[in-house]
Amino acid sequence: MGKRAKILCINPWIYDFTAYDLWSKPLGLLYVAAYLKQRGLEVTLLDCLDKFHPELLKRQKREKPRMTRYGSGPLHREVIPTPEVIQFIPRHFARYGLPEDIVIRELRQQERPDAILITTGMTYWYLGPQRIVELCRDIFPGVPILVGGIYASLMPDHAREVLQPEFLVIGPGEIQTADLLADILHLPHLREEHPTEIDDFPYPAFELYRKISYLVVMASRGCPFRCSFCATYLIDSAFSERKPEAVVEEILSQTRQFRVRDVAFYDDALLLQPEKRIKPILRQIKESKRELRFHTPNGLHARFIDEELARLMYECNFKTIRLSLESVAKERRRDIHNKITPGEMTRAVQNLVKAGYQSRDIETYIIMGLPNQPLEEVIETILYANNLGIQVRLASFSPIPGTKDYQRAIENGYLPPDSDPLITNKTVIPLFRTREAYERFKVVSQFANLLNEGVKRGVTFFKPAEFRNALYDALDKTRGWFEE
Ligand code: B12
Ligand code: SF4
Repeated sequence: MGKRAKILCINPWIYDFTAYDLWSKPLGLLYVAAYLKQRGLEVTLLDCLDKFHPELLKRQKREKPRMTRYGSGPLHREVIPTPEVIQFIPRHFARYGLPEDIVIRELRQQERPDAILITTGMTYWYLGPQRIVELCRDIFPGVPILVGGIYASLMPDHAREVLQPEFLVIGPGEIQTADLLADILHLPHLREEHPTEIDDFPYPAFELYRKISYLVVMASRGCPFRCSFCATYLIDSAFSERKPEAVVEEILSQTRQFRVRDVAFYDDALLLQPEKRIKPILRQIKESKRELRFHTPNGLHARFIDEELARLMYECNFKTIRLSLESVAKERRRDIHNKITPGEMTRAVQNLVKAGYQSRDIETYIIMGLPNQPLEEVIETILYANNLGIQVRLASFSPIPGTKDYQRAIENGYLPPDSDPLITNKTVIPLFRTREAYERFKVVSQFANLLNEGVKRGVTFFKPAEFRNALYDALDKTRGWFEE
């Protein structure tokens, strides 16, 4: 038999003002890698965010990476010049992940691959893929580069122009990549008999890592809703559910194989149709008596958390629970498909507390910075959540091409129609591209942090009315600071 075709998969660095390993793994790339491996290709992985890289640890003089909570933790960071278009943001810009020389050495040590697969994350992270493509062109001239992932799917024209890959894949990549490689590598068997059921694809290829500190799982792909700021349906238009038994089998076998206890769900709609999906999954996990810990860094649909589900979550050791509240304003809720009413949110928190959680163990996402969203709306939502005794996570709006809110931002003149994705970074809050607005948002975030500190310690720093007054006072003080 001839030599097996070699595929090099790469997860690029993150270039951003801030980044953190919040159970972050290039899950899509690992799915594609697993499928190609299953079809007989030799696959290797270079993850520029690999915290366990021995050379990185040696330089950090550590035996294992710094981990703050349940396998998550900070990423290595090197400050780099801020791109001109976002220089007005008074923060350091950095490259997160392995130092560049380690990556270059890793690439040079690789045997020349037959094809290179590069994944892409947030649209405003395109500088990472751009740099990796440059290096691959230099080190492996003539090797075809395939690009896929979130940025490639959401901004294909931009990605084609900036990265100039030989091939760009939009949307789910397993079958498309196998078909493309069948042609590129003249391996017709790669396009034969693709599975039609989501559970017939192999588990993501975590074995390509030397070590991992947590597992990432998806019990479904996509989301049937269409919230105004969200691009999920543009990446994968179908909502595909997996069988509960298959999800449980994956969790139990993969955590055993990789010796990890922490599992993060990446689902967009994990709790949807709870009776036929999450509840059977958790009942089986509970029966297995395995000591795992679960995390839901992506917001959950809290309306589905009834007493039984809350109990199952508690018994199965859900440690990081983030509920999507977004906004208490009625008009806003229409825009975000009535994901949750304040009453439903209250009930979900009550059920979780009844099941055994402290309210401070629960966090909620609140959106800030939507086009035409008054700051008062954000403040009232923060106060509502604080009143429930839960922690607030402010999620800054990041305008994503193709979504309703992106269009609104353009129509309202907040964003030029063909703006550089860098200015859609969640830290930039581009709709308010003035220093003053930036400072006002910072004040709101600081007050939210203060409330969270109170929640964590079980003390009340402010009565709601006092909080409002103190916050508006602080906001007033920012007015006029930066007039030029
Ligand atoms: C899980 C998730 C997270 C996780 C971690 C993600 C990570 N890896 O680091 C957490 C919760 C931390 C997170 C955070 C945020 N996220 Co998020 N997240 C997601 C989510 C739900 C799933 C991504 C995923 O892994 N999907 C699973 C895999 C299987 O799918 P996939 O990646 O698309 O891969 C397939 C194809 O793309 C393709 N493919 C992938 N790679 C490759 C490579 C090649 C070569 C090929 C050929 C094909 C290919 O094949 C794969 C398999 O079919 C997406 C929504 C979505 N459904 O995509 C949002 C999403 C990516 N997030 C988004 C946002 C806005 C955020 C936040 C900014 C929210 C906020 N305001 O704080 C933060 C920012 C984080 C940061 N550090 O800056 C936006 C994207 C915004 C943008 N401008 O690009 C999305 C699209 C959701 C949305 N609102 O529309 N997120
Ligand atoms: S429910 Fe969540 S994933 Fe679904 S469209 Fe709305 S924001 Fe996106």
